[in-house]
Amino acid sequence: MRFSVVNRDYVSNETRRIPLKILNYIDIILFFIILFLKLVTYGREISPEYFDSSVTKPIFASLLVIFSFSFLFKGKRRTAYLIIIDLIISLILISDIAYFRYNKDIITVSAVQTAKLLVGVKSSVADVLSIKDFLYLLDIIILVPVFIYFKSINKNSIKLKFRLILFLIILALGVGLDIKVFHEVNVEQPTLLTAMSNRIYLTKMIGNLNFHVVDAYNFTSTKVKNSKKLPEKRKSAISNYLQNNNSVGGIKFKSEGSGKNLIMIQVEALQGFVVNKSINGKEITPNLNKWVNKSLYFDNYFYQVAQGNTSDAEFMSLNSLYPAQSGAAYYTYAGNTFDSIPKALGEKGYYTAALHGYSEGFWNRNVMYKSEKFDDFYGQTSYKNNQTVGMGLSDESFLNQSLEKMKTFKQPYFSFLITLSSHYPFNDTDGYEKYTTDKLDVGEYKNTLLGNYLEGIHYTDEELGKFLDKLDKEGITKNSIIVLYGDHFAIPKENINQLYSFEGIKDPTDLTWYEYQKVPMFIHFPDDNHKGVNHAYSGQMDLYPTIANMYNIDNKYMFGRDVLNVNDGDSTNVTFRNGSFTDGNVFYVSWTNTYYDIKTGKKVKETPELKKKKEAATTKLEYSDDLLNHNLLKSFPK
Ligand code: GP9
Ligand code: MN
Repeated sequence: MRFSVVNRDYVSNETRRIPLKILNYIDIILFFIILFLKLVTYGREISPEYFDSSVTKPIFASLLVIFSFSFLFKGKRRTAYLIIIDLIISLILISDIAYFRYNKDIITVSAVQTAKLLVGVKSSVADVLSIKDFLYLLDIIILVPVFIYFKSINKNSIKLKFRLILFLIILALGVGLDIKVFHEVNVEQPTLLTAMSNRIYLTKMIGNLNFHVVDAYNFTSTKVKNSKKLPEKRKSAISNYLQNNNSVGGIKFKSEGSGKNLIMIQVEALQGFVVNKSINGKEITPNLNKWVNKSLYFDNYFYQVAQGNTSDAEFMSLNSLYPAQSGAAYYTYAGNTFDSIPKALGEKGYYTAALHGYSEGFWNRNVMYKSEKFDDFYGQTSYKNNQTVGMGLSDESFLNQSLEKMKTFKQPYFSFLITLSSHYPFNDTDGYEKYTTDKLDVGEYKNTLLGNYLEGIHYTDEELGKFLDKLDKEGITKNSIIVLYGDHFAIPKENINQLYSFEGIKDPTDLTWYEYQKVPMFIHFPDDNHKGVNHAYSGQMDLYPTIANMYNIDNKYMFGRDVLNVNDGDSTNVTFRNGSFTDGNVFYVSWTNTYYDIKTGKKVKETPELKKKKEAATTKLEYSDDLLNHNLLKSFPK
């Protein structure tokens, strides 16, 4: 047969050509393997339990994109390109590892920009670098001379047309794979890419290189958006607006807190409906109910968070500024100047500390707390991790250890505590049950999201109760004002029907939904002074102005109102990030452009007066955005 005849010439030509071909690409192959291994090793190094094999896909995708460009170069230039890429990536990884050692997080552009904020008092660059980090550069040290020596083997004299085709194919492959990776993230956690709440998790999902690209993109797009100078007229309009809005200086509760400690507790997913509510004959939150009765309780207090979730609740409560339009203010505006509660109290000689038993970098707290001028942040690494419930360190252990720390604080102090155990999806019911002395029987709700939440918040309630009782016993309450509030919803919109059926609600409207977005807030005064219920419609934006009046803090630039001294009716104007608002009588729902009468629950027509209020709500949000985007607090007169 014709084809069975072996052509000796042909074979020898081919065998010679194949190794030649591989040699033609040897630099690409080598650097690809090396960088792939470096990126995988990096993940393992910072978190072996977290970075499983799933991270290889995004690493592969991003390397394909970067390597596709190497085909545009010829000969020595291509190798030079690869060496430079290798060098850049290695330096990024070394910096990331060093940064992680101290901050337990991944570097961001804004963190680099605010580098002065990042270095802790006791640390220096040398402290966080280790000799073995430089192993990431070892290949370059070895390979550069090798390539120089063997430059003759790497002729890569491939035709331009062929190189262009290879470039396009590999680029398309890389981009395609990357799109898939990003799509998966978006489906799983839609706000993760913009809000960047959990950077380590995001890095695991999209790989270190993609993370830095997304971060740089977020950073520059915000910068570009805000690069236009704000006209002076606009600046003074904002400043005037805020000075007119300034409600500090009211008569009621003036100076109540002067010289006293301020203990602020932000409770994870504490929603209003659980207060004073029972299930199967047992109170869900018996301890909070007891403290509500000893305190000034606000039963129409709303959370106003946006994409920044917990961090938005903190941001508003500590600064009385609105959350970012998209993403998280704690990330986007971490380099700004703030006139926060810790800053103001610090200036009055207070010691100020934030305490939270979870990863320091989560929600960029490690960076933001410095901008907010906390003296110290006690995060995960400041706690003994001796008991886990839910997402991490249990509330019991966290609150016990926090109390011990607080006892050593120089008085007067401001302690800001953030709990964790009652975090969505509340599925650690084993943990909740194990550490609750008085188990809650949720009956038919067992193993539903709502039932699990009730068990979770029942557990947290018990721990909060123990903590507050200890503050009492230690005599701390005598000399402190305690503020406790919920950060945001527990039951998301898609599960809201579970809550409605639990509450026996038949025909819910958007107004009903909003009425369920209340979170408890109470202020406890020494000797249970001023106890009672305040029904004013108010929200997280109003906390700082209310406290400012009690502590004689002179801050003119807050968007909220002192809820204890409002004179325009009984309520403050609660504006939500999406433009919805309520004045306590009418509720405007922005996504349907509908007004509801709160008392009757019926829709009402827009009046010129309501329209004005609607526009005022938007103006307020735009002012807040401008203030943040242009860092106006830095230049506003004090
Ligand atoms: C973790 C915690 C949770 O530190 O504050 O934040 P969340 O997911 O509720 O926004
Ligand atoms: Mn939260």
